[in-house]
Amino acid sequence: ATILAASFFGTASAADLTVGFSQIGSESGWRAAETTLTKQQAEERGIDLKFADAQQKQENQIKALRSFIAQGVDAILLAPVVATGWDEVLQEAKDAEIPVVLLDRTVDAPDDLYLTAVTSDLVHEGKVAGQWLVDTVAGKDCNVVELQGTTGSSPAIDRKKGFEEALAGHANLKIIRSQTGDFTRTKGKEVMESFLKAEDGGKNICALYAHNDDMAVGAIQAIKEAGLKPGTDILVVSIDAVPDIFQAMAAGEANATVELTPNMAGPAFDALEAYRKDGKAPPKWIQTESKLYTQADDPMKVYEEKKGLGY
Ligand code: GYE
Repeated sequence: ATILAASFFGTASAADLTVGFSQIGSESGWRAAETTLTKQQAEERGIDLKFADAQQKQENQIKALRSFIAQGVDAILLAPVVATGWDEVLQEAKDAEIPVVLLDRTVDAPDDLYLTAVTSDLVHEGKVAGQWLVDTVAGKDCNVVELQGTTGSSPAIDRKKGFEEALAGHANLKIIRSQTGDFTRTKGKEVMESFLKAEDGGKNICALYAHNDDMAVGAIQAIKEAGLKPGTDILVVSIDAVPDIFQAMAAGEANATVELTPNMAGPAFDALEAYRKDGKAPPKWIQTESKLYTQADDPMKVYEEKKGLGY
């Protein structure tokens, strides 16, 4: 049986809640917005947020978690950079009776080591992107290049898997190259340049699937510099729905994106506050939506709407 930590339970108000947030870094526009919204949400609720930026390194995240535990925070938010290697530190948090909520990425660890995970269905996102491509090429032969997210991260693993599942049974679609671009614009551009070079200046490439919009935006630049038209010569589908991809869609340079809300903290704090009030644990997975947007969805209007929402 779980022993309820005296520091966490008791009062119903969030005002005296201290929460440590171990953020991955700021590799993408989506993540920067998630950080902004988490800080905003905490402030609105009167939560004292201790923020730690891990600069993409798991060891920094483990250090941050240990420091949060030593400080006796009431709860921890963790956006885990990679999926494995968390058991020990999560056990330490559990032993200290500090509930941990995972944000936007999942871990390969027993689920009794965290309270809940607020994430999208990352496999489904890949499937939605893949299905869009299957429908769009409509049986025509199409060589696909793939820009993967950070190696070992759950979104890179799951978005690859979902995309491959959607393409299975469609022999006209072939993934001819797949490499990590680490979820950044710079690496997305760099890796796309190497794909273009290796594939007859890009003439052998029909579509790009990027695990996030930032890599797609970098790749679009590379495609243009190679003298090809992104969005027509090379179809571009990605994930996140950051404002910049809607600008690219409006310009005809990107074709589709799958939306991921940067407001993961809202549901996370809701769950923590409810748990604190009644001691009833939330479900292990709080799933956010995944909606497909294409050029037909008035991209400039969506761009304007998105701009105010943490971006
Ligand atoms: O899609 C990407 C970010 O973890 C699901 O991380 C998230 C991903 C997001 O850097 O842009």
